[in-house]
Amino acid sequence: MLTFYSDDHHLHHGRCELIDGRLMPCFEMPSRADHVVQRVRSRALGEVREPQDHGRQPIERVHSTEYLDFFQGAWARWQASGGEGDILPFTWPARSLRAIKPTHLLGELGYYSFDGGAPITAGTWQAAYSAAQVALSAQAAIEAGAHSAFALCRPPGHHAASDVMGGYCYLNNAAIAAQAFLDQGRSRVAILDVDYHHGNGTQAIFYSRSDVLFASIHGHPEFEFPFFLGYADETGEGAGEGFNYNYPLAAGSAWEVWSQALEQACQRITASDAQVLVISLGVDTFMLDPISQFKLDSPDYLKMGARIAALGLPTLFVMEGGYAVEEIGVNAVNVLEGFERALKELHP
Ligand code: Q9C
Ligand code: ZN
Repeated sequence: MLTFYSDDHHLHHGRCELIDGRLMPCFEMPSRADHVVQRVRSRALGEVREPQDHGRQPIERVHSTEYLDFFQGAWARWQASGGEGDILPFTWPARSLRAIKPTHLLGELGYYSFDGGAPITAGTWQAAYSAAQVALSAQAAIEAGAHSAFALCRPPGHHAASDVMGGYCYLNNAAIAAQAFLDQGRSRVAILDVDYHHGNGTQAIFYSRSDVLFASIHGHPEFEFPFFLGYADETGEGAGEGFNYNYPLAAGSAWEVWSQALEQACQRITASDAQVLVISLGVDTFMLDPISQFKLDSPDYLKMGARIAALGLPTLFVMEGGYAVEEIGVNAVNVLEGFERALKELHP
């Protein structure tokens, strides 16, 4: 399997996040992607390629121009106003306030974000832009005939909506790739989000559309981030009714329970007539993940990859979360190896 990867992710390194009433070093750190690319190389999964630059246009198919302009220009404005640390929002237009766009940078950032978990640093735009190009380059490889590809994106993307950042995410790499498949002639794409957290951004982007089926397996939002989306009764709206499926699971869920949700999601994908599959590949479902509460073990990721392979669709894997840094490479690459092994057994 081809992997696409850019070292530009090192340009994004947030300092801290607020968790359990304390400021902690950001869990979403550069060593995450370093471990994954090392594992891809040591397992000889296949060639690792630099992305091609597809420009801003395919990103603008998912994100609003005003949001992208704000994000791209935020650091220069911060510096010009004497700001020094990371840019972090701390005021959001919740109920009782007006959903207006203030002129002050920090007000505007509150308008364009839903939490304080997505710091903007000097290199965040470039890192996120390159991650989107990684996804687009892997998508192009599949469009050119590859059965599968791995987009080793960092920062992740699935919490980012059209004009909202949050949850360590800025540009929705999986959504951008899915939209590119549609723009290049596919009529239906399925996105399966196996990250521990609900892919609220991806769901929001495609919620009223029937050309993208979205299915997500995640910690129940009754107890887990992002709290305000990801319930089982969210099934799509308007033309998108019946094209959104959430599988919220209890804390402590291990493979036996998790795999039943995977089976249900896979059956929805098969019934959807999707021509191509995008996997939002988070491995924060791992038992040792420091911020998550599922109990998957490393060998379970092989089985996950095998079930995904049985769908028989061209498949683009897009890296999302996973914060047990020592094991993130083994777990992510296990999904890819399980996928490839199962393919060989299905088509020897
Ligand atoms: N700082 C992904 O896995 N953080 N994002 C909760 C507050 C939110 C996870 C603790 C976790 C976001 C892509
Ligand atoms: Zn996650």
